[in-house]
Amino acid sequence: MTRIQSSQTMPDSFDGSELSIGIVCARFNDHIVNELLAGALRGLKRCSVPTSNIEIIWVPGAFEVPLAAISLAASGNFDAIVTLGAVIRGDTSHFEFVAGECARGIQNAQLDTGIPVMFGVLTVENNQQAIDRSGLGVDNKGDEAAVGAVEMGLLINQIVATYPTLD
Ligand code: INI
Repeated sequence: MTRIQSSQTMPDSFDGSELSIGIVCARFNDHIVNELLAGALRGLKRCSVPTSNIEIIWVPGAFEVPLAAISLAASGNFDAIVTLGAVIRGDTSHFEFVAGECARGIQNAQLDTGIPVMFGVLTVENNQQAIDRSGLGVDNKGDEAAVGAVEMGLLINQIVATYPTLD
């Protein structure tokens, strides 16, 4: 019995034409985050997500991303959320706290709401590693997170429609 459509291998594309996607961007290191956002928008366009169905919001830094993500996810207006940011290691332990809390909060956001929240936040050692992951190719982590959001949004919608939760 297989009622849910999913794919063992990566399909050429997903049909996101009926989906609404929220994007939360951290402004800190915005020279990188702007490139992640451009990648995310390319990915959503390939998946046919209408521009009018995309809400983009900015927060100060990666630490603030989970609260904005959970607020959007809990609003009931979005099929999936993409989070974008760049946490780059500095001279102090600040990196560990910001990156760790951001990752934990993003996971909590999707588990608490049931809405997919994709982790497109880079946690890297230096600026070059961030540049390498935010370029024009599909290895842009914003692009990857956006396509993942469409895949997960479609999947969770199917699961919920096929196997409704009992009250
Ligand atoms: N925020 C980031 O998004 N990336 C970083 O690399 C970073 N560093 O290194 O400090 C960072 N800090 C700010 C943090 O996210 C909060 O905005 C700030 O602490 C206020 O709560």
